[in-house]
Amino acid sequence: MSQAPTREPVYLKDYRPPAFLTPEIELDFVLEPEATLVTSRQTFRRNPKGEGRELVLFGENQDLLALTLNGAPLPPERWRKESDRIVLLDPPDEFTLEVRSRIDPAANTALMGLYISNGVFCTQCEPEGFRRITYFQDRPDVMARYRVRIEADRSACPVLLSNGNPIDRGDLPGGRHWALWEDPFPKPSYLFALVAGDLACLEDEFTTRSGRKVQLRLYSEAANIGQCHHALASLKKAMKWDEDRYGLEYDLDLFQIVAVNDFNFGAMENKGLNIFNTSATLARADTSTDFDFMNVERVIAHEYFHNWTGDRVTCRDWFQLTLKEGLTVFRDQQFSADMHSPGVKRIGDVVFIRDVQFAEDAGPLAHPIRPDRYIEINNFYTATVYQKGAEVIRMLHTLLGEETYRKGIDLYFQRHDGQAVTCEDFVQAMADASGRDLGQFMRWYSQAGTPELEVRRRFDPDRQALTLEIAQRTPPTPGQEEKLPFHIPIRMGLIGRDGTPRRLQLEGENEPKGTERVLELTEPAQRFTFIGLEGGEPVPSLLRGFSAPVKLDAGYSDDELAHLMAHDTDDFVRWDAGQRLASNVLLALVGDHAAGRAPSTLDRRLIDAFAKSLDRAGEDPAFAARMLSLPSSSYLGQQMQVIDVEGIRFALDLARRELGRSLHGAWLAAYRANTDEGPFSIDTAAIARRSLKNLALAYLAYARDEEGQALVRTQYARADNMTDCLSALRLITETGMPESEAALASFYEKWEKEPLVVNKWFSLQAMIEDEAAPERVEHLMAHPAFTWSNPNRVRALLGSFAMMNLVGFHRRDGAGYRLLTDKVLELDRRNPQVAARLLSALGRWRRFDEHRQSLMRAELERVVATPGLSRDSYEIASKSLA
Ligand code: B3K
Ligand code: ZN
Repeated sequence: MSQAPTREPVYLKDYRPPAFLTPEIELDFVLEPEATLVTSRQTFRRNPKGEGRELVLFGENQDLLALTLNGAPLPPERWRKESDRIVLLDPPDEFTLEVRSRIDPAANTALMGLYISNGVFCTQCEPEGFRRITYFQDRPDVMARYRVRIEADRSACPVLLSNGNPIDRGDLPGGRHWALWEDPFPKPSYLFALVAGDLACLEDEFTTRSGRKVQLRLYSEAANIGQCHHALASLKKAMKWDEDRYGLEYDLDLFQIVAVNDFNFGAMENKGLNIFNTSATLARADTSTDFDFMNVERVIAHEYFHNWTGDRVTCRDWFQLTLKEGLTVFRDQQFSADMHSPGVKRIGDVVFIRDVQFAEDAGPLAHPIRPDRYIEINNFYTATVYQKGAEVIRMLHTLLGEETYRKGIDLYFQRHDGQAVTCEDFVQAMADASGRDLGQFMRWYSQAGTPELEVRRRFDPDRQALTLEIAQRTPPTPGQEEKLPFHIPIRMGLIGRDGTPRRLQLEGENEPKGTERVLELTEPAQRFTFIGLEGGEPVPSLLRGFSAPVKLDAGYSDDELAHLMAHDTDDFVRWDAGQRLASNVLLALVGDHAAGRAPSTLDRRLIDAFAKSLDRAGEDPAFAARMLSLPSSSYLGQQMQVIDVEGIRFALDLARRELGRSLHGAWLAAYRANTDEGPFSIDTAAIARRSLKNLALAYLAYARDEEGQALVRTQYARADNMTDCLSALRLITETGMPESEAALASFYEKWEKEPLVVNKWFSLQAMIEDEAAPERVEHLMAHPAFTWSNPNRVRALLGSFAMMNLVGFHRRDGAGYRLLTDKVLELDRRNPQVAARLLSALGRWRRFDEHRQSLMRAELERVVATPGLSRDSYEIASKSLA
């Protein structure tokens, strides 16, 4: 039934309003694993804004059984069928169409449309999965009211769910039953959902601030329900927060979440019925790390927030994806910041942007947050559309300030509730609410690439004036050679020699205005002169809170970096100063290694900086853990002309070992001071202490001394929570302690019944950075617990290897590249979305040495030449080669 993929790009400029509106749809499902009957009755009305006489209904992977228009079979001359659609030729202005088709959920390995996960029927329709369920104008600007009847075997599927409200249900002969659901809110087809299976349920209630009592129901397989309490508690926090911060209330009497094992993504915001990957739902101290707990809270909130930013106001077309995703990511970032520590949260977000999004922006797959063409839209659920998209919203927030930003949000909902809109509509609401011209700001939506800022400073002691000359430049990206200047907010302050913040008075102003302000860069180069700076030349603290997704070169000396680390008021700037210092030292080591010198000692400056941070660690352990973490290999690699795989490894190994050795006593003290004796707690302070404790343990282990190894052993043996247990296990395997094999075996034996924990076990082994990694990963693929049908498992093993194991994946003989390609090609036939995402690991080939370049390129060429390749993988591989 599957068809040869079309590879013609879709263009933003070709958008046309739909020819018809579909105000109502009734769906009737008779569920059977291998032959589900779907009947849809849709009402159509010609769209006054539409063009053309034809009506296109998309449909894939289904047998069309019958088609009737206003109750009569459609004669052949009134329609034609193509591989992925039917076209009605000149239908009447108003009519009802009934489509009957048969689908095979059990054979649906792509996990788009209706499929079966561990015996549970479930759906994933975003972006274009609904067309695998029935023939429909499957595009987000067609919004319909849904009425859904589900019929299934009562014992296999006691629970029958869809969006909106349960209306009725009943029993049928032959052990079958049915349920009827109705969603009062018109919605695009990508938000449709259906779940049917044998599920346990956790219930709670939330009363909105206007008094609506909302039933909360969280469903999962019975075995998992005990791990769902944290998700439910997180949901209630998110509902409350959205009322407090955005004035947004939930709008139905029922909100349901279902957790399933097999899911291509983290979760999905279907109206009133979110479907989640278990990896973003389950959390219990013994099986989940602190990261998992925070992640569940974040994803639960993200999907809930979509109810307004995505569902109530949706996207006109898929090019506008960042309209809902960038905004919703920004909202979930604000939420997590409010729930925990804003500074530490922001640093985590910046690490992700730099490690992942900056790398994307610097490679062949770079695209603006609103792309202007795609071959397969599934390839655009990227760090650029999501995280850089969130940075763009954050910049609006920074430029407008909280109060005006809120006015803009209110205006956006006032204007567009119930509509499918564009990024322009959003920015226009912000412009109208603030009275500001955001014309130039719109370039963030259309230009790709990471702007580079260069700051030159001149201090005039006589005038007591500091001039900052700030220039911006954005490197070319595919299809965009020349860039126009961006509108960039630079939040900043000046730190005096004595460590105190200076008051800020720009030339031409009568008096100073506070100690922090936002400079707006709009030209290729601009000058800002601060006057009245008695007390000597201050150190500028720039880009506070990472106020724009740019690279900044401020020409800081080591002393100035140390000054900022010690005295700045902004957590991001303090941390970033430390990262710059560490990068300088590490990159010098890489250079030494390349030149054949292999120093065995570490630059004192880095050791001293770490010693100071350790001294202050008690003030804020979570922040200290960030300060004491070295830059990632991805971040270091981005700062090199040619990524030096062996050099990075050498530098990081040396730095970790020497930091461990020279600060042994301080690490030990930090370890002890942050070890909690009492019962396990998941509150923010306890998480913070565990993060510092485990980092200290890591440095002790890197030093490879007896005492450190003994602590690792004890922690592994005694841990009562997964954070401590996994940290210790990772150190045992990473540093090659003798009990490595035995520890891995005992871990597996203990947790083999918990799929999410088994994923950690696969992932940990895939990430061990040694030469044997490709063979180890291949060997693990033969393990009885490995399966290609579960995306989480595939990502845990193959994804961790390709994305997080620099040394193993990039082994000089190309074994890593070959392994990835072989497996991706197999996977591509089964699940193109997951396959294409893995393939992007080969996309950065140009950044490596010539030898590796040619090996990586050869694999990409092999992919492109494969017959029957999916559109998803074709787009990634061909663009990577271009
Ligand atoms: N909107 C979904 C993503 C669907 C992914 C389809 N490839 C999850 C989210 O961003 O909330
Ligand atoms: Zn989202």
